[in-house]
Parts: sequence; C-alpha cells; structure tokens
Amino acid sequence: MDRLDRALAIATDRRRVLAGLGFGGLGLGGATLAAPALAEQLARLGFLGARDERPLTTAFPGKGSMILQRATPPLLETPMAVFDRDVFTPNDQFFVRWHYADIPTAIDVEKFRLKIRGAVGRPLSLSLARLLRMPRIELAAVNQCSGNSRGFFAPRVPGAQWGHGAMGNARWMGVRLRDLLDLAGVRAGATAVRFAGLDRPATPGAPDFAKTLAIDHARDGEVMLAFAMNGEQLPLLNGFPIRLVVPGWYSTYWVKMLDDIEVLTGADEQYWMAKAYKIPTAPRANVAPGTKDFPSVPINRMVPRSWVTSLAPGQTIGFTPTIPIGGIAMGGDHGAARVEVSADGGRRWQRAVLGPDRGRYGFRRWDAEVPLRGRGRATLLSRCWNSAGVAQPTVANWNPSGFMRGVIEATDIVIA
Ligand SMILES: Nc1nc2c(c(=O)[nH]1)N[C@H]1C(S)=C(S)[C@@H](COP(=O)(O)O)O[C@H]1N2
Ligand SMILES: [Mo]
Repeated sequence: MDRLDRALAIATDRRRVLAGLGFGGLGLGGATLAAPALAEQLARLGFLGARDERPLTTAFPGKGSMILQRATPPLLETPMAVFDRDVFTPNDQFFVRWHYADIPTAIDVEKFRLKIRGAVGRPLSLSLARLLRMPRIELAAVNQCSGNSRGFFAPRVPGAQWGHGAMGNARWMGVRLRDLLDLAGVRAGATAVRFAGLDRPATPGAPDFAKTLAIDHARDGEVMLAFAMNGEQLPLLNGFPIRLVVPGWYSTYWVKMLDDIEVLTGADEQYWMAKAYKIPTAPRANVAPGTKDFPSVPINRMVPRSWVTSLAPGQTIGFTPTIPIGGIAMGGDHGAARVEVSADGGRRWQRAVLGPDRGRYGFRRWDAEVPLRGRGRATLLSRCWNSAGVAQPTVANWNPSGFMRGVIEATDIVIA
C-alpha cells in the first residue's frame, strides 16, 4: 500500500478516517468558534480607507493559524507569509469558504455514495472504495475564490472583504470526471453537467448550492474528482471526502463534499448559475465604477496574477544597494511564463528568475535582486505574463460583485 492509500485508508480502516476528521465536540455552529478566535493576534490585510484588521484563529478542525473572516459559515483566509514558504499551500492553512452553515461535521465513509444521474444510460451510485479503484491522475492547480482580493476594490463593493489569501495551490489527486461520465454513459443531447454537495441551505427554500459545466468542458480529461490534496485526504472543511477540481477556473465551480452529478440536456436555470457569480461580458469583467446594468456571463477562467511574498506591506528593512525579493505567480488558465519586477513603483523593470514549473495551473515561484534608490518608502511591483501572452494590467478592473481582480499589485515597504 503506498503512502497515499495509507493516508486515505478509506477502504481498509474506517475508524482512522473518521478520527481524521477531528471534529470532536467542536461543531461548526455559532459563537463558540468566534469567541476563542478573538485572540491577541491580529492580521492586517492592507486595504486603504477601510477596517483591514482580522483576528487570527486556530479554532477550526484540521486548520492551523488562519485569518478569520467569518465564523458561520466559515470563511478562513490564508496569511500571505504561508505562500512564501512553498508553492504548495499546506492543507492546514488552505483557505476555506462555504455559502451555507449547514455542513456535515462527520462523514461515514462506508455509507457515502456519489450519484451520477440525469441524461445517462446507466445511473450510478458509487462508493468511495469503488472510486479509489479507478485510474488516478494528479495535477497541481490553484483554487482561487472569484472574490479573492475584493477588499482592494476601489470604490469598495459589498461581499466578504478578502485580502489576497482566498486562494491556494495544491497537488490534487483523483479520478477524471470523463472516466466517470463514460462509466455512466452520457446520452445524446447532453449539454451540461451539474454538481452539488452534502451541505444544505441554512434557511428553508434557499437554493441548494450547485454549479454547472458545459459537457465538453466536463469531458476535457482535466476536470477531476479529487479525494486527495498534497498527498493527504482532504480536510473536511475543504470538501472531504471528494471535491470537484476545475483547473484554471475560479473555485466557485470546485464543488466540495460532492455527492451528486446530474447530466443535463438544457441550460442550468437555477440561482447559482443564472443569478449568482455573473461577471460583465466586457474584457477583464471591467465596467465603469457604479455601473449596475450590463450584459453578463457566468464567471469562468482565471487571469494572471503575482505577488511579492518575501516582504510584508509596511515592513521596515535597513538600506543596502540591492535587496533580494521573491514571490509567487500564477498564469490563470495558462502557465506563468514570465515575471518582471520593479522596486521603484514601475519606473524600471527587470526580469525575475522563475522557479521550477510544478504544473501550469499552479503557482510558480519567482526571485530577483532589485536595486534600492535610497531611504524612505519603496513600492515593490511584480508583473506576470502567462504562456498565452496575457499580462497583469497596470489599471485595476472593477465590477459591482468584486470578482476577478487582475492588476499589478503593489507592496509598499520602508527603507530605514
Ligand atoms: N459544496 C460546496 N462547495 C463549494 C462551495 C460551497 O459553498 N459548497 N463554495 C465554493 C466557493 S465560492 C469557493 S471559493 C470554494 C472554496 O474552496 P475551499 O473552501 O476548499 O478553499 O469552494 C467552492 N465549493
Ligand atoms: Mo468563492
């Protein structure tokens, strides 16, 4: 048995998997979680003209130190320093976002079944043991919330005021969605595939969280059902026992605790596709601030982004003629191909050295040695081009939902 199978231990040692959930008596509900979280330590997210302090918490099962955005349902952000350590984000500091608070606190892995139904020749109800016997793939991909960095939108927009940490990169292992669809036999006339998980709306009548991909996308051989992340079973809050992984696309499609796959023969008219997570059709989902009416489409592919992670905003360092800086880049729906950096707010740019390519949908490390002009404030910038030639633009996009931020990000430091 290899390391992963031991870690998963689903087929052979049920008690270990259940114990691995680690929920104990904690529960996900209410103030009990928020109270211990209001500890001494605060994180600053760096928004201008708005409250940007958040408590750090270790109160959530399977999670280490996280920035608490909201306790119920849980919204936990990854501190930026985590991204400086490795291009893969550790599972215990991987961000968490749920729409509804009614989330199972334990999963019986023997009773769990994944249903595949709708326009298929053979509806299926598959156990985890069965899924674990299917051919596996593993790929690195960034899971990024559509609203990541919303707190930096100017003018400001309503919604969770995330810093840049509503994202993470992992090696996802699981089975191809295409293989499962082939097993069930997709019928002629199928147009799309809808995904839903075990979480339930907190209020009766609210729409169950469900997301849909076009049939060709669902069958592209990259969209997968992951049962492992970074070589371990998924943390419960990241979708144990299985979640959808949609490389290059925003995480709203990465349905967690996935237990229901439905092949559709028409458009998905339900709330989470037809109303929520819509972006302007304009390039970069960009409209003039304040615009409310615009043609829209469901959010889809990610765009290139990059960050300085070796220094924190506001950090003071002593003067030397040059300093090393480093960070991470992502290419969005293509690989990160090139990164340039500036230490003087964009007057002079130089090429950064890219770290190894660990998968085109993942983070890529970059490093550079940049000159300092003197004491005082210095603005560090990084700019990523993806392999399709798309670069981070110099001017931020805006839309009323605060989705899909894509712009050269600035890190201001102090040279003493
Ligand atoms: N079942 C389920 N899956 C879900 C969601 C949800 O509310 N329920 N939220 C989605 C959104 S909007 C995000 S940003 C990601 C967050 O993934 P993570 O918590 O593993 O980081 O899960 C996605 N999958
Ligand atoms: Mo999200």
